[in-house]
Amino acid sequence: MQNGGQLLVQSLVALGATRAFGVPGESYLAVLDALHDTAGRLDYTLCRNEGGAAFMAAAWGKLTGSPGICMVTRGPGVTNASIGIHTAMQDSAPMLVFVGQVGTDMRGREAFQEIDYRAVFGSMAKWAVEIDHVDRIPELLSRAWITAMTGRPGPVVIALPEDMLTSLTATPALTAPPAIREPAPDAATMAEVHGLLSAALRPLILIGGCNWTEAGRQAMQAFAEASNIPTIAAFRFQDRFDNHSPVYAGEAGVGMPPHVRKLILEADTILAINIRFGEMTTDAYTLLDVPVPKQRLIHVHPSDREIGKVYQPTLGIQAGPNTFAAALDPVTGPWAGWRENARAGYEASFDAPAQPSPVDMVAVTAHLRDVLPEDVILTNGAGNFTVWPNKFFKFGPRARLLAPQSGAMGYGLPAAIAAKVAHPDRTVVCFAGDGDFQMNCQELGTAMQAGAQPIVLILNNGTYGTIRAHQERNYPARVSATDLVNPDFSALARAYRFHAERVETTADFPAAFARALASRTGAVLDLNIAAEAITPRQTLSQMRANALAAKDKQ
Ligand SMILES: Cc1ncc(C[n+]2csc(CCOP(=O)(O)OP(=O)(O)O)c2C)c(N)n1
Ligand SMILES: [Mg+2]
Repeated sequence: MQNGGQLLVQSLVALGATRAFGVPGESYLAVLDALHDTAGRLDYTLCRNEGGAAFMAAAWGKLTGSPGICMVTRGPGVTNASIGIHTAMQDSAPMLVFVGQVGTDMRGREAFQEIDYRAVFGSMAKWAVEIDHVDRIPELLSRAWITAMTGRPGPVVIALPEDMLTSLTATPALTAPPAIREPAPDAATMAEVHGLLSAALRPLILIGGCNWTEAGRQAMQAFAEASNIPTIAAFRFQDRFDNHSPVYAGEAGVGMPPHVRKLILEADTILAINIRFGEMTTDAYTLLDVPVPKQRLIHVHPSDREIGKVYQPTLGIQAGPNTFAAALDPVTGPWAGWRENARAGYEASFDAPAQPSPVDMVAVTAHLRDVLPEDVILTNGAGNFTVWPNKFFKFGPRARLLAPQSGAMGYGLPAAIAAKVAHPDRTVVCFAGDGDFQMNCQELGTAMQAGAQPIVLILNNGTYGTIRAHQERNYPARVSATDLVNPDFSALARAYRFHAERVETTADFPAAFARALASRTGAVLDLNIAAEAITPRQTLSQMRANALAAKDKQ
């Protein structure tokens, strides 16, 4: 006989979970106790806030393709964690969130910290379930794992009533992970794809999503290159295709470059693989008509819930990205010039003027492109600063980007810590805004304790710059609730035993970054950025002047 906590932890180990991120709570003591016996197999990274823990688990899922495990206490714990659950959902990242629950004998009375999980997370997560009977732990855990991983991956919330976890049972634990294969397209369907692409004049490939294998990625690139078809990435999935490939043409994301907009608008046939059509990728649903786009659309996705969710495809195919990529046969057509223009547009998007800022991010990112190792992992949260890691870096086949489709501030630091836990030997660089960093800077303590210390670049411009920019465009010269008074970030980081430096000028950056790379305790570089340099090509004053001029005309 063993208790529910032991049965759960043993089953998780059998499924292949090796790491959990969490904050403890008295509501799931039996699970914590069971973890006492799994050191080295299933380890627990102790976090400082459940929001940080949930971001780490969401990032783990995105990075590894295996569910990120998050363990939190009821009410206050899981409400803190909810930002990571929402982010995993929008990112289509596999994740399991285990949360304590009041005993079944008092459920429904609004007992201490009680939450109705199915009601609260039923629409935010892919699935929410409460395990009422200890004997059903293996069944429901197996279902949760498979739900998180298959179709469109996503987060599952699993509530664990206290008495259920302490009840004894003779039910055997799970013993092995399931082997689930992606749906594969049949030959007739692939012939149709071939026919549609062969008839195109201006074909475009749009890729994204979390569940690519290395073989799938390679097959996709081989097809795109052999067919000479320009390929773009959906919002924040630019690391899923080798950016050095001559067919790669950029990211369809926030602040969409004009050449990418043009590619989507002017394409006559779009092969969209493993993406959901979000607001950022479609430029607020303007680049393709809802519900029937003018472009012929082949939409390939492992989930029937995504095909037709926004756009009626010319051909919808329920298939996994890897099986589909493997089944593609190269096509030929008269689009060589179209592809060349696409690539030229991408290359030209790196040209930006010198920035009106003591530290110039055009120069900094050019330096980083030279010195970062090919297997670097970049992370970011939300803010205008994200343009630098997202638009001014070329992701080779081994580089990764962990950036939230939810636009959640505060994701970057926890994601970088999770990446460092997963890959202690890889260089991990978090880009953070000064506002963004302070959403989760307490997780520097998690990094210190776990020995998982990334390099953090704080683009410190003294403002919630994104909101300030919106203010200048909509309510010019009326700054309201956006200026920040910041702490001494270097002193803060040193208190957490990070190497830390303030970088005053562009010229100081290369040496400071070399010291950061050499540091064995991670590093925080506080970059002196002028708020004026709010975007690579338009300053705050220009935004204000344009908005004032437009107002005058009215
Ligand atoms: C959790 C969360 N809260 C609020 C917002 C709204 N928001 C988006 S960007 C931004 C400002 C970001 O400021 P900072 O990190 O300093 O970056 P900057 O824009 O200055 O480069 C805010 C408040 C958000 N996206 N996420
Ligand atoms: Mg800022």
